[in-house]
Amino acid sequence: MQAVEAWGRRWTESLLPMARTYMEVACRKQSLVCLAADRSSMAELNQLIDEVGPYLAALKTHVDLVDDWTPEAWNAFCSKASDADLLIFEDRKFADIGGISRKQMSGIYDIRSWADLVTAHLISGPDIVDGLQAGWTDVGRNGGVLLLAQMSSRGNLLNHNYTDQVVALGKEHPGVFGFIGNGSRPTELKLLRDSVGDGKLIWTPGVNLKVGDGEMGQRYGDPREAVLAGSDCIIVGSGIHKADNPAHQAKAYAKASWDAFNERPE
Ligand code: 5BU
Repeated sequence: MQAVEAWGRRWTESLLPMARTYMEVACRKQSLVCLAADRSSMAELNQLIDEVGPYLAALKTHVDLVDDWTPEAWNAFCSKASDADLLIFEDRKFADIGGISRKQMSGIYDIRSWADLVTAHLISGPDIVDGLQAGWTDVGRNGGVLLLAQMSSRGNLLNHNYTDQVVALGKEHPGVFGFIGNGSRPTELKLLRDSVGDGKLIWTPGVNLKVGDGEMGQRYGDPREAVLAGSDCIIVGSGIHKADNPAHQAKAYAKASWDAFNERPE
């Protein structure tokens, strides 16, 4: 199916190139799944791409939790992800002022050179988005910023008022790819979708086929419910990488997300 037909208003109203790139990848892979690849060695990360790459649209990394990280090994991992038709999303949760965030896109990890997407808090104000976008421009690449409008963890401080302000500022910013919403609470997610409209994407962590409480305050909701409530991408970590058969589980998440996507009214 063509991305324009599949995504409807999300496609026509999203002007950021990376947003359309994601929508095309999701259609090619028939999956709205982003794997949270929370493994701490390069070998384990590479193994994940081999095992579950075909069932994913994107790979979410925490580059600073890899024990044996080297620039060469990371480059090879990113090439492997690109060969598997996966976007790379560094969940860095930037939060500093614009100029420092721009510099933090370089440094030892040089995130600007390989990440297609990054997360940011808007606590320091909207210039952070300009800083991060300048980081990509500095190396002639383009990317997209996902702003944390909600979080999945219990007791987080992102209250309704804060969420509304993040959405109001983020909706108007051309460098914003979309928002992080709470995948564990479909009712909250639906409210977020209503205020975001169709011009930005919503990606949701806190998703697992086994709903309920996770480790250390994590909360999980059902993948299908999240997509029906307005999520455009379910971020799944342990539900896939800790499964006995990761490929089998990844396939199940891809199917749940894609079926729900095709059922939801435009
Ligand atoms: P899990 O194993 O499915 O619980 O992994 C969830 C991932 O999503 C993990 O990498 C977190 O850093 C990430 N995450 C989250 O769980 N909740 C949030 O609100 C945000 C990110 Br933002």
